Amino acid sequence: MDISKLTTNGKAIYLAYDHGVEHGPVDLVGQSIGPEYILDIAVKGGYNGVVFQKGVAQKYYTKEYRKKIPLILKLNGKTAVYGKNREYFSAQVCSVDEAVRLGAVGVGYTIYLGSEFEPQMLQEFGKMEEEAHKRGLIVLAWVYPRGINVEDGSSPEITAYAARLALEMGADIAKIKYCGSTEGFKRAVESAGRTKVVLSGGAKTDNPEDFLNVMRSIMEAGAIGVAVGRNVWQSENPLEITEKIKEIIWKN
Ligand code: FBP
Repeated sequence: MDISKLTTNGKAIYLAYDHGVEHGPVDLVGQSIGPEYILDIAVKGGYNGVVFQKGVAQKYYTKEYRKKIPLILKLNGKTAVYGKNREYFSAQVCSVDEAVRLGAVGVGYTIYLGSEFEPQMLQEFGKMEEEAHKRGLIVLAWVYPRGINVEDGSSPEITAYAARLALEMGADIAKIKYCGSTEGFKRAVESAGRTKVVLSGGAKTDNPEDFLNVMRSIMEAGAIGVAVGRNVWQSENPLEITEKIKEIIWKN
Protein backbone atom coordinates (compact mmCIF):
# COMPACT_ATOMS: atom_id res chain seq x y z
CA MET A 1 0.00 0.00 0.00
CA ASP A 2 1.30 3.41 -0.97
CA ILE A 3 1.66 5.52 2.17
CA SER A 4 2.69 8.74 0.46
CA LYS A 5 -0.60 10.47 1.42
CA LEU A 6 0.56 10.22 5.03
CA THR A 7 4.27 10.95 4.59
CA THR A 8 6.67 13.60 3.32
CA ASN A 9 9.77 12.17 1.65
CA GLY A 10 8.99 8.89 3.39
CA LYS A 11 8.93 10.39 6.88
CA ALA A 12 6.04 11.38 9.10
CA ILE A 13 4.78 13.24 12.13
CA TYR A 14 1.21 12.57 13.31
CA LEU A 15 -0.69 14.39 16.02
CA ALA A 16 -2.47 11.81 18.21
CA TYR A 17 -5.64 12.93 19.98
CA ASP A 18 -7.64 9.85 20.93
CA HIS A 19 -6.87 10.39 24.62
CA GLY A 20 -10.41 11.52 25.41
CA VAL A 21 -11.38 7.86 25.13
CA GLU A 22 -8.18 6.23 26.37
CA HIS A 23 -7.44 8.45 29.37
CA GLY A 24 -10.33 10.89 29.74
CA PRO A 25 -10.31 14.69 30.17
CA VAL A 26 -7.63 14.43 32.88
CA ASP A 27 -5.09 14.37 30.03
CA LEU A 28 -6.69 17.23 28.15
CA VAL A 29 -5.13 20.05 30.12
CA GLY A 30 -5.61 23.75 29.33
CA GLN A 31 -6.64 24.49 25.77
CA SER A 32 -6.18 20.90 24.68
CA ILE A 33 -9.71 20.13 25.89
CA GLY A 34 -10.89 21.72 22.61
CA PRO A 35 -10.41 19.77 19.36
CA GLU A 36 -10.15 23.10 17.46
CA TYR A 37 -6.90 23.77 19.34
CA ILE A 38 -5.51 20.42 18.16
CA LEU A 39 -6.55 21.03 14.55
CA ASP A 40 -4.87 24.40 14.69
CA ILE A 41 -1.59 22.87 15.91
CA ALA A 42 -1.83 20.11 13.30
CA VAL A 43 -2.34 22.57 10.43
CA LYS A 44 0.14 25.23 11.57
CA GLY A 45 2.70 22.60 12.56
CA GLY A 46 2.52 20.94 9.13
CA TYR A 47 1.65 17.51 10.49
CA ASN A 48 1.18 14.55 8.14
CA GLY A 49 -2.04 13.57 9.88
CA VAL A 50 -4.23 14.03 12.91
CA VAL A 51 -5.68 11.09 14.86
CA PHE A 52 -9.28 11.33 16.08
CA GLN A 53 -12.01 9.02 17.24
CA LYS A 54 -15.17 9.25 15.12
CA GLY A 55 -17.18 11.61 17.37
CA VAL A 56 -14.52 14.31 17.30
CA ALA A 57 -14.09 13.83 13.56
CA GLN A 58 -17.85 14.09 12.95
CA LYS A 59 -18.15 17.36 14.85
CA TYR A 60 -14.83 19.11 14.18
CA TYR A 61 -13.16 17.67 11.07
CA THR A 62 -15.25 19.74 8.67
CA LYS A 63 -14.83 19.49 4.90
CA GLU A 64 -12.49 22.50 4.80
CA TYR A 65 -9.99 20.62 6.97
CA ARG A 66 -9.78 17.76 4.47
CA LYS A 67 -7.59 19.91 2.25
CA LYS A 68 -5.44 21.10 5.13
CA ILE A 69 -4.67 18.05 7.24
CA PRO A 70 -5.16 14.31 6.55
CA LEU A 71 -7.33 12.38 9.00
CA ILE A 72 -6.36 9.07 10.58
CA LEU A 73 -9.49 7.67 12.18
CA LYS A 74 -9.09 5.44 15.22
CA LEU A 75 -11.51 2.54 14.85
CA ASN A 76 -11.31 0.94 18.28
CA GLY A 77 -10.85 2.11 21.84
CA LYS A 78 -11.20 1.42 25.53
CA THR A 79 -11.56 3.74 28.51
CA ALA A 80 -9.27 4.02 31.52
CA VAL A 81 -12.27 3.40 33.78
CA TYR A 82 -13.07 0.04 32.24
CA GLY A 83 -9.39 -0.81 31.93
CA LYS A 84 -8.74 -0.58 35.67
CA ASN A 85 -8.14 -4.04 37.18
CA ARG A 86 -9.27 -5.72 33.98
CA GLU A 87 -7.59 -7.52 31.15
CA TYR A 88 -6.86 -5.32 28.10
CA PHE A 89 -9.47 -5.27 25.35
CA SER A 90 -10.08 -2.54 22.82
CA ALA A 91 -13.33 -3.04 20.90
CA GLN A 92 -14.04 -1.76 17.41
CA VAL A 93 -16.42 1.18 17.67
CA CYS A 94 -16.26 2.57 14.17
CA SER A 95 -16.60 1.00 10.72
CA VAL A 96 -14.38 1.44 7.70
CA ASP A 97 -17.43 2.84 5.90
CA GLU A 98 -17.74 5.62 8.45
CA ALA A 99 -14.02 6.35 8.14
CA VAL A 100 -14.45 6.81 4.39
CA ARG A 101 -17.53 9.01 4.94
CA LEU A 102 -15.57 11.21 7.33
CA GLY A 103 -12.79 11.69 4.78
CA ALA A 104 -10.11 9.59 6.48
CA VAL A 105 -6.92 8.76 4.61
CA GLY A 106 -5.87 6.17 7.16
CA VAL A 107 -7.35 4.08 9.94
CA GLY A 108 -5.84 3.06 13.26
CA TYR A 109 -6.53 0.08 15.48
CA THR A 110 -4.96 -0.97 18.80
CA ILE A 111 -3.90 -4.58 19.36
CA TYR A 112 -2.89 -5.58 22.90
CA LEU A 113 -0.27 -8.22 22.20
CA GLY A 114 -0.42 -10.87 24.93
CA SER A 115 -3.81 -9.95 26.34
CA GLU A 116 -6.35 -12.66 27.08
CA PHE A 117 -8.48 -10.98 24.41
CA GLU A 118 -5.73 -10.90 21.79
CA PRO A 119 -7.54 -13.44 19.54
CA GLN A 120 -10.61 -11.20 19.25
CA MET A 121 -8.50 -8.16 18.45
CA LEU A 122 -6.47 -10.04 15.84
CA GLN A 123 -9.63 -11.32 14.19
CA GLU A 124 -11.27 -7.90 14.18
CA PHE A 125 -8.08 -6.27 12.90
CA GLY A 126 -7.84 -8.85 10.11
CA LYS A 127 -11.34 -8.08 8.83
CA MET A 128 -10.89 -4.34 9.21
CA GLU A 129 -7.54 -4.39 7.39
CA GLU A 130 -8.95 -6.23 4.34
CA GLU A 131 -11.85 -3.82 4.08
CA ALA A 132 -9.71 -0.74 4.63
CA HIS A 133 -7.20 -1.75 1.98
CA LYS A 134 -10.02 -2.50 -0.48
CA ARG A 135 -11.26 1.06 0.07
CA GLY A 136 -7.76 2.50 -0.43
CA LEU A 137 -7.12 3.44 3.19
CA ILE A 138 -3.71 3.26 4.86
CA VAL A 139 -3.74 0.93 7.89
CA LEU A 140 -1.91 1.80 11.09
CA ALA A 141 -1.56 -0.72 13.91
CA TRP A 142 -1.00 0.52 17.43
CA VAL A 143 0.65 -2.61 18.91
CA TYR A 144 1.05 -2.48 22.68
CA PRO A 145 2.24 -5.60 24.57
CA ARG A 146 -0.02 -5.71 27.63
CA GLY A 147 -1.95 -8.16 29.72
CA ILE A 148 -1.68 -11.19 31.98
CA ASN A 149 0.81 -12.91 29.70
CA VAL A 150 3.19 -9.97 29.42
CA GLU A 151 5.93 -9.68 32.03
CA ASP A 152 7.77 -6.70 30.62
CA GLY A 153 5.86 -4.82 27.94
CA SER A 154 8.78 -2.57 27.12
CA SER A 155 11.53 -5.15 26.68
CA PRO A 156 13.37 -5.06 23.33
CA GLU A 157 12.24 -8.62 22.55
CA ILE A 158 8.53 -7.94 22.90
CA THR A 159 8.87 -4.56 21.16
CA ALA A 160 10.34 -6.36 18.15
CA TYR A 161 7.48 -8.87 18.38
CA ALA A 162 4.96 -6.00 18.36
CA ALA A 163 6.55 -4.55 15.23
CA ARG A 164 6.63 -7.96 13.56
CA LEU A 165 2.99 -8.58 14.41
CA ALA A 166 2.07 -5.38 12.57
CA LEU A 167 3.84 -6.67 9.44
CA GLU A 168 2.29 -10.12 9.68
CA MET A 169 -1.21 -8.66 10.18
CA GLY A 170 -1.02 -6.46 7.09
CA ALA A 171 -0.48 -3.04 8.65
CA ASP A 172 1.24 -0.39 6.55
CA ILE A 173 2.53 1.44 9.61
CA ALA A 174 3.28 0.09 13.09
CA LYS A 175 2.95 2.43 16.05
CA ILE A 176 5.00 1.05 18.92
CA LYS A 177 6.41 2.23 22.23
CA TYR A 178 10.07 2.93 22.87
CA CYS A 179 12.03 0.03 24.34
CA GLY A 180 14.86 2.00 25.94
CA SER A 181 17.69 1.72 23.42
CA THR A 182 18.56 2.49 19.81
CA GLU A 183 19.84 -1.04 19.32
CA GLY A 184 16.59 -2.55 20.62
CA PHE A 185 14.50 -0.27 18.43
CA LYS A 186 16.65 -1.12 15.41
CA ARG A 187 15.71 -4.77 15.88
CA ALA A 188 12.03 -3.75 16.00
CA VAL A 189 12.36 -1.78 12.76
CA GLU A 190 14.14 -4.73 11.15
CA SER A 191 11.40 -7.08 12.39
CA ALA A 192 8.71 -4.90 10.83
CA GLY A 193 10.29 -5.36 7.38
CA ARG A 194 8.39 -3.35 4.77
CA THR A 195 5.90 -2.15 7.37
CA LYS A 196 7.07 1.28 8.46
CA VAL A 197 7.57 2.07 12.12
CA VAL A 198 6.55 5.17 14.06
CA LEU A 199 7.11 5.81 17.72
CA SER A 200 4.13 6.10 20.04
CA GLY A 201 4.96 9.27 21.95
CA GLY A 202 4.22 8.54 25.62
CA ALA A 203 3.49 10.72 28.63
CA LYS A 204 4.87 14.26 28.60
CA THR A 205 8.43 14.29 29.89
CA ASP A 206 9.42 16.92 32.50
CA ASN A 207 12.31 17.94 30.33
CA PRO A 208 11.42 18.19 26.60
CA GLU A 209 15.02 17.28 25.79
CA ASP A 210 14.36 13.76 27.14
CA PHE A 211 11.64 13.27 24.56
CA LEU A 212 13.82 14.72 21.80
CA ASN A 213 16.57 12.26 22.73
CA VAL A 214 14.11 9.40 22.28
CA MET A 215 13.26 10.89 18.87
CA ARG A 216 16.96 10.95 17.94
CA SER A 217 17.30 7.33 19.00
CA ILE A 218 14.32 5.99 17.06
CA MET A 219 15.26 7.90 13.90
CA GLU A 220 18.77 6.49 14.10
CA ALA A 221 17.17 3.07 14.47
CA GLY A 222 15.34 3.51 11.17
CA ALA A 223 11.85 4.59 12.22
CA ILE A 224 10.03 6.95 9.84
CA GLY A 225 8.79 9.26 12.56
CA VAL A 226 6.32 9.62 15.40
CA ALA A 227 2.67 9.75 16.40
CA VAL A 228 2.88 12.19 19.25
CA GLY A 229 0.18 13.57 21.53
CA ARG A 230 0.87 14.73 25.07
CA ASN A 231 4.46 15.88 24.49
CA VAL A 232 3.08 18.39 22.01
CA TRP A 233 -0.39 19.55 23.02
CA GLN A 234 0.34 19.52 26.77
CA SER A 235 3.38 21.68 26.08
CA GLU A 236 3.26 25.41 26.68
CA ASN A 237 4.55 25.96 23.20
CA PRO A 238 3.30 23.15 20.95
CA LEU A 239 4.60 24.68 17.72
CA GLU A 240 8.09 25.17 19.10
CA ILE A 241 8.43 21.54 20.19
CA THR A 242 6.86 20.47 16.88
CA GLU A 243 9.64 22.27 15.00
CA LYS A 244 12.29 20.55 17.10
CA ILE A 245 10.76 17.13 16.46
CA LYS A 246 10.50 17.83 12.72
CA GLU A 247 14.11 18.94 12.60
CA ILE A 248 15.16 15.54 13.97
CA ILE A 249 12.87 13.62 11.61
CA TRP A 250 13.84 15.44 8.42
CA LYS A 251 17.38 16.54 9.22
CA ASN A 252 18.86 14.29 6.55
P1 FBP B 1 0.96 10.07 23.38
O1 FBP B 1 2.03 10.63 22.51
O2 FBP B 1 0.28 11.13 24.18
O3 FBP B 1 1.47 8.93 24.24
O4 FBP B 1 -0.16 9.46 22.39
C1 FBP B 1 0.03 8.22 21.75
C2 FBP B 1 -1.05 7.23 22.16
O5 FBP B 1 -0.88 5.97 21.55
C3 FBP B 1 -2.45 7.70 21.84
O6 FBP B 1 -2.78 7.45 20.51
C4 FBP B 1 -3.26 6.96 22.84
O7 FBP B 1 -4.41 7.61 23.24
C5 FBP B 1 -2.35 6.85 24.02
O8 FBP B 1 -1.04 7.02 23.55
C6 FBP B 1 -2.48 5.53 24.70
O9 FBP B 1 -1.73 5.55 25.84
P2 FBP B 1 -1.59 4.32 26.81
O10 FBP B 1 -0.13 3.99 26.78
O11 FBP B 1 -2.03 4.81 28.15
O12 FBP B 1 -2.45 3.20 26.30
